[in-house]
Formats: sequence, C-alpha cells, structure tokens
Amino acid sequence: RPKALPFAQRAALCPNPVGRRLFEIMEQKKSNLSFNPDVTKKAEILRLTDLVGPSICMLKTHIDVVEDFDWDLVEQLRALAVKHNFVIFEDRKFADIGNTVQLQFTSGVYRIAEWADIVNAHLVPGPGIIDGLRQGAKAAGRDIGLLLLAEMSSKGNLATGAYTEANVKAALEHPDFVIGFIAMQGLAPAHPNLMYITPGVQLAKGGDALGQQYDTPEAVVGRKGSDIIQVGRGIFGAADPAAEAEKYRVAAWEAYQARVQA
Ligand code: 5BU
Repeated sequence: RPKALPFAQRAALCPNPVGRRLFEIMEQKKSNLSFNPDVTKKAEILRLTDLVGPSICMLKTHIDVVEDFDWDLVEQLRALAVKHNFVIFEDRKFADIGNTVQLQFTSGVYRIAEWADIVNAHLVPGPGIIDGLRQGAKAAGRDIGLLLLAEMSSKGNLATGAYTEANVKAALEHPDFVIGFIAMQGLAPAHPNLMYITPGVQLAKGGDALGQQYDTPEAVVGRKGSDIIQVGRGIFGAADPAAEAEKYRVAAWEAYQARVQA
C-alpha cells in the first residue's frame, strides 16, 4: 500500500464543509474513532456520549431506537458536540425514492436534517436518492454530508463487486454532497477527498449471534486502509467506557500514523 496523505491535507481537498471539518477534528483530537451508543434510553445515551466525548471525532446515532426521544435529546447532543468537538452522524440508512427520503430526512418526529451533520444512504433506488437528500439539506439550510453504503460488515451482505463500484462512481459524480463511504476498507483506487468509515470493529476479532463480524483497529486502518473505525458495544459494553474508548482511539490513531509515515 502506498504512503497515505495526512488527514490535514485531505481536509483541504474536501468540497463539502462537513467533510473538511471532520478531517480537521480528526487531526486536532488525534482521533479517527467514531462511537455509537446503541442504547434505548435518552439519559444513557447522553451519559455515554459525555464520558467518551474526549476520545472521538464523531458520534453515530440510531435515533429511532430511543424509547424516550424528545427534542431536548437532540439539543443536548448538539451541546455535547460543541463541548467535545465532534460531528454527529445519524445512521438512518435511507433507502427509498428521492421524494420519500426528502420527507423522511426533513419531517416526521426526528427532523434529522435539522441536527445531523452526516447521514447515509443505500444506492439501491439509484442516484435520485442523493438528489432527494441534497434537497432536504438545502431546505434545512445546513451543511450536511452524505455517506454511501458501499460495503457492509455483516455476514452474507450483498454490497459487493459491481454494487460497491457503483457507489464509488456515484460519490465521484456528487462531490459537493457525498463525503465518503461506509466500507470495510479504503477502497482502491484512493480518492483522498473521500473518507472511509468501517463498522464491525473490536479489539479482538469475532462476531455476534446475528451476523456481525469484527476485525481489529490495526487490521481495518492499518492493513485495509480505512480512515475511521466505528465502535459501539466494544466501548459501551466495557466496565469503563471512557478508558476503553481511549484504547480504541490510540490503536486506530497509531495504525493511521503508520500509514502516513510508511
Ligand atoms: P457494534 O456494537 O460495534 O457492533 O455496532 C456497530 C454499529 O455499526 C451499529 O450501530 C450498526 O448499525 C452499524 N453498522 C454495522 O455494524 N455494519 C454495517 O455494515 C453498517 C452499519 Br452499514
């Protein structure tokens, strides 16, 4: 693998302000760790986020699993994002026609376009999904970045081969809005303005009972050339989530350093 460009230099190549900001935060905090507190109680999400906040560049949410959701949760998460300097990625995985995703993005209970910095989408419906979400972001009047689901971590998933390649092509065709991918690796050839975020990461290889597959930060960022590790249960399932998050941050950052110094 050739020597990688540092995040600071990649920030300058990003046409989307959120992509640029995320690369800058990564450099400032020496963190390429994203944390997802996939728990169902508002207070627990806020507690975990505040604990782990110093170690992360990004918080990933599944807002629709929260049992006691209210708008105050969103406001408190935004306040934590300012306090700890991270971006918020709502992992909504939009997957419908452009007109419908625009409504799902801006309306309903969650009004995601009003508070998320980053969202993601499946390309199954075709590129109209990108245009629909872009219009939603414009209507909300906020800078938002989109990630395409080029690959997945779960056993037997269908995001492979020509489908993965179509995601890369679509990203290159929408450089103002698409900031990168959910992928299991830094997809070749490298596009340094785009970022690669990999879920299915724990400190030891393994999996869960429902098809999740885990690889290590060293393998994902070092060998496979991804940029950001996405970690949930590995951190919030530990006895000391703050200390555990630091372990992941250091492991992923050292793997990144080895790549830029190679
Ligand atoms: P975990 O607890 O570290 O396994 O959580 C992984 C998170 O990443 C979880 O929120 C999933 O919804 C998300 N995820 C994933 O695990 N695999 C994928 O391919 C995609 C998302 Br896309």
